[in-house]
Amino acid sequence: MTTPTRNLALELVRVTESAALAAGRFMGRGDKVAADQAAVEAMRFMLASVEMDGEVVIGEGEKDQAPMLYNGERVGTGAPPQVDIAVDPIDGTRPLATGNLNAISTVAIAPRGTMFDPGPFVYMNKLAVGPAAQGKVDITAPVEANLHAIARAKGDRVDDLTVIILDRHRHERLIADVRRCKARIRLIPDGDVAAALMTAWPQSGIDVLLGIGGTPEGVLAACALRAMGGEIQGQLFARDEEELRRGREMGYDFDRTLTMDDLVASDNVCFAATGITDGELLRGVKYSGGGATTDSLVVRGLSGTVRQVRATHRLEKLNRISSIPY
Ligand code: VTB
Repeated sequence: MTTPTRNLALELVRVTESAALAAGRFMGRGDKVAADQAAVEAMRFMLASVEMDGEVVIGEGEKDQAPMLYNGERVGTGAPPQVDIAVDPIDGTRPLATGNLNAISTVAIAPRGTMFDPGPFVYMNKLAVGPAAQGKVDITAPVEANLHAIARAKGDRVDDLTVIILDRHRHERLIADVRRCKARIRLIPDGDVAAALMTAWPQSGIDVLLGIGGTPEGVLAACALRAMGGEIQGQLFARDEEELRRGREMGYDFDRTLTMDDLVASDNVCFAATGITDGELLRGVKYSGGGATTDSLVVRGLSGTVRQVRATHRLEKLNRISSIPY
């Protein structure tokens, strides 16, 4: 028994709120680059206020060649605790730019050295489930075996299950396999962090996430599921022989299953997410009357507390004290 300690997740929610408020202005405006820039700037500005010595492990990465919040960047005030930080200022830049659903802003932290560093390997095969099916699935097993295991664990029939999958050509075989089992499918254009969280969110109606998505998004999802209950397993996915060869040279094993412990080796995680556009998990930012509302999730691994934070922001006041134009 110890005295209660600080819950950094409650500070992180200001970071994702800030990014969502800045990015939400770009909904449907067709400009992914400007949206991302606004979100990154707001997130970085707010992160500077958090008392921590953070090192970005999952950053804007090399996929987008980002100049800010890049991997290795130091963020926070520099005072302890020493933490790894994973950011995704916008998961779902495309749906945001086109005015579609489920774009969110997310941040996670964990003790220094505990987050998986994917290096330049941007794709990962994933299987994520909620608490009921935790420990019952195996990403190396056939889809059919996993769907049956999930149905059994939940006391459901396989045709009751809904599988969420990124809408990509690379998933044609996966989709055919799921259809053969008669499970239902929900296809999403982007946003597989939110998709992984939905598996642990009873009201969402989603039972399992399958398929290949971003590795950074996989680490963020692992941080959240570590706290919410549930599980994500991954396997690095090489796009071609050259990437596979390079990965192996760097010591990455593409055949190995990355477990929760590999993806984030600590229960002491904090995770926050704020909706940018409406979704099953979170409502999007609404602006009106000189203000805005945001809807966020705040999750702390040590206690397992999941908070839903609905905030009202006074933009004319914020714009007086902040350099971010909301
Ligand atoms: C997914 C999705 C993200 O990347 O992880 C995806 O959740 C994987 O890459 O929103 P592809 O888009 O190349 O398939 C994102 O789309 C972000 O880039």
